[in-house]
Amino acid sequence: MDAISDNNPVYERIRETVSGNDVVVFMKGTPVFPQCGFSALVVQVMTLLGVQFKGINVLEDPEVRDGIKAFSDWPTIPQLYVKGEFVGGCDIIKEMYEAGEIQSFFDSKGIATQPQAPEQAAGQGEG
Ligand SMILES: N[C@@H](CCC(=O)N[C@@H](CS)C(=O)NCC(=O)O)C(=O)O
Repeated sequence: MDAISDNNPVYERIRETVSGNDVVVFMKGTPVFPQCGFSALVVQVMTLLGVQFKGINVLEDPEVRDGIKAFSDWPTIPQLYVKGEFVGGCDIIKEMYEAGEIQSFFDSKGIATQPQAPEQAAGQGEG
């Protein structure tokens, strides 16, 4: 980030958001109604882990949609921030989840998780 873009007003808003919330997902749509499959997947992982997060709908704010890409130096949405640090997009979160690493990642950051039981996660109980 160069000195000029560092002064971009949207960066200040982004900084406030990621420093004021432990877990933030910049996404398309809302956590309840994601409007893109990539964003939906990240929401799904957070939900499976029971991680509380703030969703920022970039579709409502073109400045944030563009600004977050430059701020993170990452070309796409969704973007996960934990404790003010960029973690990754959909593919990275999916890989961490599939590798069984994401729970220990949140533990290491001091973020509370409440993982669902596999049958809840799959949406199919025995009864
Ligand atoms: N491979 C990406 C998938 C996400 C992606 O390709 N996002 C696209 C389509 S939703 C995007 O943000 N395009 C730029 C834009 O829509 O502003 C990841 O791991 O997150």
